[in-house]
Amino acid sequence: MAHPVTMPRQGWTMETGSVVEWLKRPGEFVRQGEQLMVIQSDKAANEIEALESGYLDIPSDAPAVGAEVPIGTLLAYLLTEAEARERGLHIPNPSPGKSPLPNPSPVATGEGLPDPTPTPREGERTPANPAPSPPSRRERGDVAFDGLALLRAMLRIRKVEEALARAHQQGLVHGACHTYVGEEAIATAVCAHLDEGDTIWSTHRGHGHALAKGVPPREIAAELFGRSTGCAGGRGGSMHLFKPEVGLMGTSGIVGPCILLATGAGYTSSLLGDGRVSVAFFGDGASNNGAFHEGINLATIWNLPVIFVCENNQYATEVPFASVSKQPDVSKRAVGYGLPGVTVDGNDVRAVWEVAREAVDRARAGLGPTLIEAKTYRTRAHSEGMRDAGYRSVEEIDAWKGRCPIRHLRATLEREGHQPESLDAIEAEMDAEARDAIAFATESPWPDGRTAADHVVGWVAGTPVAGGI
Ligand SMILES: Cc1ncc(C[n+]2csc(CCOP(=O)(O)OP(=O)(O)O)c2C)c(N)n1
Ligand SMILES: [Mg+2]
Repeated sequence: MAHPVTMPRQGWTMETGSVVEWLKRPGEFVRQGEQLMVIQSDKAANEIEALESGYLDIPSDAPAVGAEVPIGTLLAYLLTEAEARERGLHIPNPSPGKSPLPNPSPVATGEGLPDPTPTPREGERTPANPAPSPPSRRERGDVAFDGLALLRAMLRIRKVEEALARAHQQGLVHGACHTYVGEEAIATAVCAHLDEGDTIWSTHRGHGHALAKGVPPREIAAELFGRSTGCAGGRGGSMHLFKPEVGLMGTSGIVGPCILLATGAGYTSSLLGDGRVSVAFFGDGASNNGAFHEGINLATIWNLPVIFVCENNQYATEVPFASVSKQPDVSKRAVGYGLPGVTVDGNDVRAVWEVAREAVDRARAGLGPTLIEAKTYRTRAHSEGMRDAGYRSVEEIDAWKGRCPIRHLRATLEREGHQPESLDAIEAEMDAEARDAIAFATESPWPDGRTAADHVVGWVAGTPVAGGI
């Protein structure tokens, strides 16, 4: 099938754009996720990745390089080999033997999804036939390391976010979209030790945290699409995901305060003696915000059941952590406050799982907070549609793609004797789940405009009034 390539929306305000440069030649085979062209929007020039695989065909009546055209204008097609030959395209790189469509690799690489939605086999887990809810950690007693469950959870995040990134490029996601691609091991391993009643407090990069804590992919996709079926009714978008029923107390675009909010939740639990643990996820950038020092100090002196998880991906937007901290290890700051601090390889899910277990056990036992620093890397741009050049090198990004936490765990599981086919099946299931989430969001209704003032609280003559004033 010929896949159209259209002028993508970049950022919030773009209405028109122009092709600055094609990064592939006509007839060249382009793999899904590869950089295809450079687009100039009203703000910046961005490299745009191919949403599908295929042979590039730029029709003669397509807009010329440099011509400004509205979003959605047809720019090119990505064709199958047969279609390309039929259209008389010169194919410089024909695939040996079979057509390279679709992407044959079943392993999550961070560079795109396998194309076809597999037909589920009888009894196979699908969105329509979900696995039964597992017993809580307290019901189970202490949990053993379950590599397959963690692989599934990491793949869920990867597949949903890659699908969201594609949807963002198509203009279906409203607002910003900061992905967690490359960092999945951290939330997955930490949340594996939490019950529904435990709370997490998240950031602008929060889809992975929300999914790991149990927010269904459909509700996240619908929220980013602004639909009424989203977890915040379509009112919040990517940076305002809420689902207190499963302990997701909110993602937030304000860098830092989640540390204080988690501390406040820990204070509540300590007063009530309810045995709950709260977790703050935050970045290296947030560790230089005053909230970090205030929250950690307070939680430590009051022995609060809080876990502080610094996801040190080495950059705050385009600012290298090395340029804003003489001390490269955030965990070493713990010495100054008197709580345990540990640095762990954030791309090794088992390693994060081990340190998180100890931290959660300490918190539940009333022994106070722990600061965990997970060293990691985001392998996509800071936010979808933003440029990802100039402040870090392609070699650095590629090296970290090679340290993909999902691939790392998969290799371990194969060494332990798991059949590749069974791991492929988990990946196919998560792929189908992500596609289902996007379809659900696409088909969901917009919020009713008459409900715009619902959940808005104000005061009239000193009296609180809910639902519009
Ligand atoms: C209080 C505040 N200051 C600045 C910003 C602008 N800002 C948005 S994301 C970001 C970088 C945050 O970096 P980090 O905490 O390392 O998280 P990462 O994006 O790397 O996951 C900044 C500075 C903000 N949103 N809030
Ligand atoms: Mg960072």
